[in-house]
Formats: sequence, C-alpha cells, structure tokens
Amino acid sequence: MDTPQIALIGTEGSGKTVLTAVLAKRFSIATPDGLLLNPRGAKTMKYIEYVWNELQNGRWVPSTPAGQMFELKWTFQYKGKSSEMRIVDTAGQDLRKLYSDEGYKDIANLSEQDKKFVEYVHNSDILIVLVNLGDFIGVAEVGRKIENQAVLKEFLESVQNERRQIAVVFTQYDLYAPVIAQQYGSFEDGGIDIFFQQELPYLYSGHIQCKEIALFLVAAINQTEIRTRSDGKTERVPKRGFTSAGLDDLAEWIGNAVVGEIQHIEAENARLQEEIEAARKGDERRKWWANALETAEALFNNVVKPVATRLLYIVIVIVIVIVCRFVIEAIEAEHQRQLTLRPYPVLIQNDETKWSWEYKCNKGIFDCWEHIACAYIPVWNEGAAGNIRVSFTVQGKTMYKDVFFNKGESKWVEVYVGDLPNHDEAGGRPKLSVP
Ligand SMILES: Nc1nc2c(ncn2[C@@H]2O[C@H](COP(=O)(O)OP(=O)(O)OP(=O)(O)O)[C@@H](O)[C@H]2O)c(=O)[nH]1
Ligand SMILES: [Mg+2]
Repeated sequence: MDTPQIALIGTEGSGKTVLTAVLAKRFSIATPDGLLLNPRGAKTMKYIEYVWNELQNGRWVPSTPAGQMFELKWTFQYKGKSSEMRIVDTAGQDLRKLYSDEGYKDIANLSEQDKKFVEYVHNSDILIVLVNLGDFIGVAEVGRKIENQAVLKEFLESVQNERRQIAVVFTQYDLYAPVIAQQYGSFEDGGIDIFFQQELPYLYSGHIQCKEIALFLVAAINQTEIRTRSDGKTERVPKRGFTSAGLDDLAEWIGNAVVGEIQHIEAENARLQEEIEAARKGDERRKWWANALETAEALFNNVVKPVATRLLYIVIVIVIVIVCRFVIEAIEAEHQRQLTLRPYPVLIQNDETKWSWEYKCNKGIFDCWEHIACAYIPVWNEGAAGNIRVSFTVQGKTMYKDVFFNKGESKWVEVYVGDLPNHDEAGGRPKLSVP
C-alpha cells in the first residue's frame, strides 16, 4: 500500500462521522504549522460538505448504516511531506457486530461487506478509536459499559502490532467536562489516567497502560444548545457557529503519524527500488554472462574448433612424423648398433705372402694316404665379439670357416684347403664376412 490509510473506529454514536467532517473542514485551510487536508475528488468533498452543513444548521447526521464505509480521500500536506491520504468512516454497528462475539475471526463465513470491513480496518496504518465518554461516565448503563469495553478490547487486541499507530479519542468532551473534572480531576493533570483505570479497567490494563496508544479528549462540537422539536421533545443540537476543542493536538498526532507512515512508505519504496535495481543489475549481469557464453560458444564452434581440429590433424601428422622419424632413427640406430655389435673383420695381412701354408699328412694305419694343405690366415677383429667367416676360393673351390673372435682379438685362422700338391696352386684372396 503506498497511501497512508486511517480508519476511524468506534461503536455507534461515538462521533466518527462528526469528527471526520469537522477535522476535514478545520484543516481544509492550512494551519500555522502547515497541516493541510485538500479533498480529492467530488465524493469526499460532497460528503464533508453535507455533514458540515447539517451541523452548521443545527442538525446531527444519521447514523452510518451497517455495512457502509465511507472511504474519503485527501491530499495531505505536513512538514514538507505531501501524499494522498485515506480516511475510512466506518459504521459503529459493524464494529459491535463483528467484535462483540469475535465473529471477525471466522473470516471464511463473513458476508462480503463484513469481510471488507475487517480487511479495511486491519489494513489501515493508523487507527483512531473513538470512545463516547457518555458510554462510560455518570449515568452510563453498566451492561452497555461492559459491552462497549469488551468490543473495544477485542478490537484493540486484534489490531495491535509493532508498527500500527493507534489513538484512542474520547469524544463529546463538551458534555462531560464538568463531571469529569469533579469525578477524576482535570484530564490534563492526570485525570485521564484515573478515568481509564476506573471506567475502562480492561482496556487500561490490557492495552493502554503497556502499549503506546495516544489518548485524546475531543469536543468536535464544543457548543450545543437545547432545541424543542416539532413533536414537543427536546434535543441537544450543534450551536450555530460552534467551535471545536482538542482538535489541534489530535490533528498534530495524525499529522505526525501520517508523516511517519509516508516516511515508512518512502523507505519501503526505496528498499523495493533497490531490490528491483539489484534484480535488474543481476538480470543484466546474467544476460551479459549468457551473451558472453553464447559469443564464446559461437567463437569456439566457428573459429577455435575448426582451427583446433586442423591443428589437431597437423599435430597428429607432426606426431606421426616425429614418431616415424623416431622409429626410423631407432631402427637405424639399432642397425648401427647391430653393425657395431657385429664383429668388423679386418685382415691384418691381406697379403698372400703373409699367409702361412702347411702340408699335413693324413696318415692311415701304415702310411700317409693323403696330403692336406692348410692355410693360416692372420685375422684381427677390430669390432665387437662375434663370429667371422673366413672364406677363400682355391682352384674354383670355395671353402670357409666361421671363427669366434673377441673384441680386438687377433689370431690365425686355419683353413683346410684339400689335397694340393703345393701351396702355389692356391689362388684368390681370402674373404672375410659375418655369417
Ligand atoms: N455534544 C456533542 N455531541 C456529539 C459530538 N459528536 C457527536 N455527538 C453526538 O453523537 C452522535 C453520533 O455522532 P456520529 O458522528 O454520527 O457518530 P458515529 O460514530 O458516526 O456513529 P455511527 O455512524 O452510528 O457509527 C451525534 O448525533 C451527536 O448526538 C460532539 O462533539 N459533541
Ligand atoms: Mg457515522
């Protein structure tokens, strides 16, 4: 709710309608303090003017019918604040009906009108509870006293919360001032507390004493006169040109309460604005991130991914090449290693004249039956240990012998070359190879 709302509550005849009109009229012209109530719309103006005219012409207005609420609107100005303000003039009958037997609690079974009453009242920021002094002072009937107090007590219990501002206004002070002064002492000098304790003990102890409820004494119509009606009966009616008493204090309290409410609403609005702003910024941030994510995704899909794929292919190819090279190099190295491992045969003497030849007799049981030529070839193994094949061809016949050499070893290799008349017949160079 962004408009301070005041509800005037009180039992029938407590003076709500009269006070509303008198207050509105009184503050339709700015006070020296700057409090101003400017009616908004024809409805409010007509309502106030109607009641005011009746009072000015010495007539009371009829009781507000049950089920009716007059929602009146003003532009309120006070202490540099300006705001719309609503005052709801409720019907006393409704208050009694709903709060005397706690019927307001059974909200589900309330009529639409009653529901509206309860909701309206409970949604109001400022409550002005009117108490007709006549209901509690002097000749007041005991049953009615108890009944009224019960209604008010129940009502106040139901509406009190930490924030709501509540005032209890005693009306028709003009009629009871002398009795009050006599019975309780001057209200201004603490008589009001004594009155409360004595006449409204449940309200006093239950609410007024411990809760912050403002108390006011008001005479909306401070001067009345007795008039004889056409039926011969007499009645007390507003005196032409009447004044009011106690309105300024009440108006000041209302003004401050409304200003407090406006400040609360402004603070709430500022907080809401901040929340909205924070939410908007949060939204913007989320959107920004979403966009950034989208852009990044698009960039990734359209640029990075294809480049990366190509790069990956290139890397794969490079890796394959490197691996191949590595493998080839490894094979090469292994080959080299194998080569270096293999004995690298070197003839010390490649010169046949260095060979040594020998004839050996292949002796039988009695005599030599064969001569065998043997060639001794000097070989030096420069390489690693391994077999070296020494072969050579003599008279078209190739012979060989595999001989094991240690690394760096040199020795004579003996090769049988067969039955040769003499070694001169041997021909060709020996060849060395690895088997
Ligand atoms: N002497 C005197 N009588 C008043 C004053 N205000 C109200 N009254 C009397 O109280 C009666 C009821 O006043 P209303 O303002 O109509 O009371 P209400 O609270 O609106 O009553 P409902 O509409 O029935 O709930 C009037 O008809 C007057 O007789 C006042 O300031 N002085
Ligand atoms: Mg009324």
